[in-house]
Amino acid sequence: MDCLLNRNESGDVSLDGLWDFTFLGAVEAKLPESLEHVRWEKMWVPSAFDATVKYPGKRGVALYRRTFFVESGRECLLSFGAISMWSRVYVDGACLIENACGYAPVHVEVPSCQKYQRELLVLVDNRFNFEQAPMHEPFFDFYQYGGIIRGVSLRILPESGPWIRAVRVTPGEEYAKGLVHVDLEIEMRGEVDALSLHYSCDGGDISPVGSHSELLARNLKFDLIVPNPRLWSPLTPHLHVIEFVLVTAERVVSDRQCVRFGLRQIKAREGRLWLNGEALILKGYNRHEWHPNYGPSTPTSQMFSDIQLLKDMGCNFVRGSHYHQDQRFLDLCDELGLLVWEENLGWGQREKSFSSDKFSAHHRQALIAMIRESYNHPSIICWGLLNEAGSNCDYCRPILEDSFNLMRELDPSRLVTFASMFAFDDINFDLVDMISINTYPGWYGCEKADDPLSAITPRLEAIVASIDSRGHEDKPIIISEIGAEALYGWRESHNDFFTETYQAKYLHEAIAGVLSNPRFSGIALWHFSDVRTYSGGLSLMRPRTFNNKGTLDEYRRPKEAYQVVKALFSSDAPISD
Ligand code: ADA
Repeated sequence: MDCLLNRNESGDVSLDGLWDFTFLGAVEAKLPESLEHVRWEKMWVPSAFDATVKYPGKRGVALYRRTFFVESGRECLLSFGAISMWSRVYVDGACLIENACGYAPVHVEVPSCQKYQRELLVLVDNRFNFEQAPMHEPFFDFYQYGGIIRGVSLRILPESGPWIRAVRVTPGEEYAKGLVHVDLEIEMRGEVDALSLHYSCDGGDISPVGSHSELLARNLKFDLIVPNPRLWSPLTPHLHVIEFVLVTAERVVSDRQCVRFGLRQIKAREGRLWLNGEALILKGYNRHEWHPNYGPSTPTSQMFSDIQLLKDMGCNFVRGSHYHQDQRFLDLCDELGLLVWEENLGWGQREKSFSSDKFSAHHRQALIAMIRESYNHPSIICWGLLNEAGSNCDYCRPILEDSFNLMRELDPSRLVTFASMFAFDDINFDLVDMISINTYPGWYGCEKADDPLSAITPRLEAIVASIDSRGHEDKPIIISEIGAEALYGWRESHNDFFTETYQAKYLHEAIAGVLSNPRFSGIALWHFSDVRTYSGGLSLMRPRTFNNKGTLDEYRRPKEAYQVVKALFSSDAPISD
C-alpha cells in the first residue's frame, strides 16, 4: 500500500503557529528574573528569527512562549524538530531539557499535573560559544541560524497503562519475502496484568505477537513477515505500514503506533554498492535545507519542488549536508524514491574539538538522536558524520572509531561513512563501509594553472590509484563533493572562473570522469542550490556571502550546468569524454 503517513495523522497535536517572542540580545543565556516586564511580540514557529525581516543576522538570546492544553493528570511528550543553536525548554517554570545541537530533534517528557493549561518557554541562544554549544563553529561554510527552526508537536500519553515509546523495523536478509525484524520499546506504568500486543500490516488481519513476559521486558524484538511484500527502490518506492496495538487484560487499548518502512537492502562488497542485490551507482547532489525567504525553515512545498528538480536532472541520490535532515524531507524521499545520506552536524573540526569531552558527549548524543529519529526511512542508505574533519591525523581516530562502533550497534543494516578531504593521506578509511572523497581539482589551488579543467580527470584517477594501493580495493568509493562556483547570469566570452559556462564544463568533466571509471560507485555534486554562508571577515572568500557552487541559484533558477548534468545523469549510455 503506497499510503502517505501524514505526520498529523499520527494523533500528535501540532504546536506550530504564532508564539510569543522576545529578542533579549547580548545577555546571559538564562530566563529573565520575572516575565512581567518582558515586551512580547509574535514570531512564527517554525522559523529562524534571524532570517526574518526584523532580525536579519542578529545574534543573541531570545525567548519563546506559548500555552498548550493537556487533560489534568496526563503525561505528554513535546517534540521539537530542531531548536538552534543552544536551547532550554521549560514547562510551568521547570527546566526539562537543555540542548546544544541546533539541527538535532529534541524530545521532552512532560510530567503530569493538575492544571489543564500549561506554559511552555523556550530559551534560545544563537551566539557561537564553544563552551556552551561546541558542535557549532563560526567557520562552517553555511549560515547557522537561531530559533525554533523546525516543527513542534505534542503527544498526549495514554491516561494509564503502558505505551509504545519507539518502534524500529529493519528489513531482514529475506527482505524480498517480507521478513522484517521489529524492535519495540514499551514504557511500563502501573500494575500490568496480561498485556498483549497485536499488529496489522497494511490494514490487513490483526495478529497477536509476543508473550506477556516478553512484553514486560520493555524491549521486545521479534520477526514478522509482511504479506504481499513489495520492494522499495528509487524507481519503485513502495512503502508498507504496520500498526501495533497494546491491549491490557481488560481488553482496553493502552496505546497504538503506526510505523512506515520499506523493504530494501543496501550492501557494500567487492568494491561496489548493491541495492536489493543489484549494482548501484549514486548520481546526485549535496543539498542544504535553505531558501532565501525562509532560511533553514523551508516549507514542505519547497522540499517537494527541490526533489522534483533533482529527479528531473536524473538524480537518484542526495547527501543531506551537513546535519540532521528534516523528517518531512525524508518522508518525501521515501515516497518519491530518492536515496539519502544523512549525517550528524559537523564541518572541518580539528584537534580542539576532539580533545573536548563536552564536544564528544554532544556529538554522541546528536548521533544517537539522528539514528533513532530517522531509523525507519527506507530512503536512507548511509549514515555519515564529521564532514572534512582532520581525518589524516591520529587525534581524529578515537572519535571516528567510537562513533562508527556506536552507529553499527544502533543500526547494523546501513552503511557508515564520512566525507574526507584527505584522499591521499587519510588514515581512517579502514573504519568505513564506503570511502567518500571531497575534492575540488580545477577550483581550489588552481591559482597557477593555465588550463584548470584539465586537472579534474587526472586527480580522479590518482584518487582511485592511491586508495587501492593502500589496500582498500574491496570498498566502494564515491566522490562526495566536487564543484565550482558560478554566479547566476554571469556569462561572458572568456568563460573563466565564476561564469556559468566554466561551471557547466567543470561539472561535465567531473561527472564524465567519475561515471566512466568503474572503480567509482557514484558522485554527489557540490551542490544543489546556492546558500548563504559566512558573515563577517570569512565572507570575503564568498562573493555575495553565498556559496555559489549551486547548479541552481538560491531561488532555484537553473544555471547553464543544469542541462549538462541532466544529460549526463539521465543517459544510460556509457560515458566517455
Ligand atoms: C567543502 C565543504 C562544503 C563546502 C565546499 C566548498 O568541501 O564540505 O561544505 O564548503 O567545501 O564550497 O568549498
